Amino acid sequence: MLGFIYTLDHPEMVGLNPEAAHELMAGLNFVHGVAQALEAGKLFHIDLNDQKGPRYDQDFRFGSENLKSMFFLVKLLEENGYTGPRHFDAHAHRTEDEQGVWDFALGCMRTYNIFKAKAKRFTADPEIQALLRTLPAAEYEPRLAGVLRRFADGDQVPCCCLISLKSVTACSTNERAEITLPSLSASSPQRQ
Ligand SMILES: [Mn+2]
Repeated sequence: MLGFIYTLDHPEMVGLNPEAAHELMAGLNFVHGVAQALEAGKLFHIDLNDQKGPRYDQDFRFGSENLKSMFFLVKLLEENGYTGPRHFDAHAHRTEDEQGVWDFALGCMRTYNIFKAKAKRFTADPEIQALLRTLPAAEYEPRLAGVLRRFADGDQVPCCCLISLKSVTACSTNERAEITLPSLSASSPQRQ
């Protein structure tokens, strides 16, 4: 969808409203998809819920199934200045009365706020940050930023970015950049 926007006559008018359950149904990584939309300035809205596997659109309570993914999702939104609506597109498990539905909605918000607080602790924790700096991905970040900057300088927003262990490829409607990453074995610090 992100790539499709740039084929329109007025791409500036169009943004995305991704939903966690929809992407999880398709087996996609929701956090990566949302990061791509944020990077492009196209995250206009977000539907927060949860999903167990490739079934019907379950619209579970936010954070009730994929705790780790939803933690990193909240961390991503909070640390990247997302100011749009946080919409909980979720259905109460039991609709015994109206109060039960309001309790359920409050539960979704509570989960979001717990993840938000934990994300702050995660980012502030020197031990966690020191460990992150030892990961091989840390040395790729400047290279990835370089590829994306090429588009930003030319006012071109990348509509597609493919990241593999060997290369990073970013594409806009009329530009393409690719870098080859160093091999993991030759340049990475030893993993414990
Ligand atoms: Mn849904």
